[in-house]
Amino acid sequence: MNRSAAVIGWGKSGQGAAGALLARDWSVRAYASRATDSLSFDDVAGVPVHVEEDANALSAAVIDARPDLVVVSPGIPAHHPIFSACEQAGIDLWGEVELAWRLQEEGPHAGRPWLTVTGTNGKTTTVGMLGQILRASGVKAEEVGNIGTPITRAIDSDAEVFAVELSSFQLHTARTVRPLASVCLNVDADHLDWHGSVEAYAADKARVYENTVRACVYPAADRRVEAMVENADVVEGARAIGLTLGAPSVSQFGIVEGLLVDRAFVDDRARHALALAHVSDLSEAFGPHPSPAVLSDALAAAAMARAYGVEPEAVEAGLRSFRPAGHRRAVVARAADLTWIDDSKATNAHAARASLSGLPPRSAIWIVGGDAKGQDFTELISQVEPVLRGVVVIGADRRALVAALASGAPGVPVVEVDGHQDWMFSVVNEAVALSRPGDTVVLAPACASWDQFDNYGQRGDVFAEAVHRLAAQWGSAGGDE
Ligand code: UMA
Repeated sequence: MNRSAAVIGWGKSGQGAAGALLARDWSVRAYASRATDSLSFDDVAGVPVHVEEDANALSAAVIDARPDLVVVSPGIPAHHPIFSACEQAGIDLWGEVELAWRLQEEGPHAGRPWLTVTGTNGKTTTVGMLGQILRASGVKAEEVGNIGTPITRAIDSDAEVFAVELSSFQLHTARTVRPLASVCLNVDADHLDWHGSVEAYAADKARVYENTVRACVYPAADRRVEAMVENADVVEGARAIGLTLGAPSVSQFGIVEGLLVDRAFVDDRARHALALAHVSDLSEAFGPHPSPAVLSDALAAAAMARAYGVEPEAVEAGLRSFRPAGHRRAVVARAADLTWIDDSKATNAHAARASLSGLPPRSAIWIVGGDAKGQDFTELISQVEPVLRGVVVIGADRRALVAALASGAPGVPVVEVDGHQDWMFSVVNEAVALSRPGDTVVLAPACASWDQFDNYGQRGDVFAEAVHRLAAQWGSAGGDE
């Protein structure tokens, strides 16, 4: 008789899991708290979807159906009753990522390495860089996971290696995944409503290092992440590889005189380090002054790729060819003698700080604001003040920002732009008025976009469009990209 699975959540992960299970002759039933009209994948069109708004009633319906396995989507929060209901009923419950690993390991692609990346900020950039480096070395690599393609959807592909982005949600339900190399880039408070507390969030992030086979990569200056590596149950022989923006010690990757260097995967590392790439290899994508956050992401990607075994040249080629996905610190134009950066994805203070830090003193025009989600900006403003030349404040929650700027950055000119018609074009013009040639304009709102847009992507698109109109007016030949 067919084995039966209940899939909870009918988004990409639920549908990916269902497709993989159907292909292996499972019978599948889906459960969701709200109806989804759009199907991400056609092969699951026939799966019955039981919609039940009430979480307890949904759990009861699942248990009543007595499935052999329950698979949860990452959006199902840790406090959802389905977790305890399955435990009480003795039914296996796996996350979609756990399912993907198990199906891979029992199928023809068993042993395909996963290089897993988590962190509060920078995951997608790091995974993208890692994918580029791996492909530059000639291997078939695929970026999967939180970045967009559910892993269950990719397990039957002929990729030789996966660069895997894992969110804390996905890690919460991962148990037997055995990454070849793993990294937690940073940890800051986020998604506390889902996890319940900062400690629970950090504990889920720490799972990325469990069962690591070869290399646990970590930011060397971050004691909290280092402790995660120390406490992880790894495979005998796995090494801890530190990342530093300075000169690397033994078993670290770092930066020396504008070069990204490897002092971990080299012979005679007591005395030697190997140059992999130039910091300037990142300029095309990130502007002339890549932020420390971008440099850390590049070092992490390099370390993961070297742990896999790529030759040093691939790191340079991969980083040079990498282009960030839209709205993630992407250079959208060089126009009006300025570099224009869209980091609309910076929807919290931590991400906005990462965006601005590393720029030369008094060289940034910062576009900030939106739905502040109750954040306090005092600390952020004191941290970024030295780089600011001027600030354009946008969005619904301007008052708190303007007040925080007045006390934390009193010497920095601030302009407010309200939501009048074509207001984003006013924003870019105000930015030009505040600037001097050679400056960088950064849209890093530190806020959600929901007050004025559907999502951060739309906010970034509207910004880029306004910048391109400005560029056309300035007749900037060749600056646009
Ligand atoms: N649902 C419920 N009850 C809930 C929550 C969700 O029934 O309480 C159902 C609904 O039917 C809904 C569906 O679940 O339509 C959506 O499932 P989901 O929220 O798990 O999202 P997916 O479409 O499966 O996408 C997920 C990731 N989303 C989340 O973790 C919220 C995607 O990351 C990821 O790309 C995709 O799997 C493939 O792996 C997005 C994301 O926002 C980009 N991630 C968060 C982040 O990066 O901060 C973690």
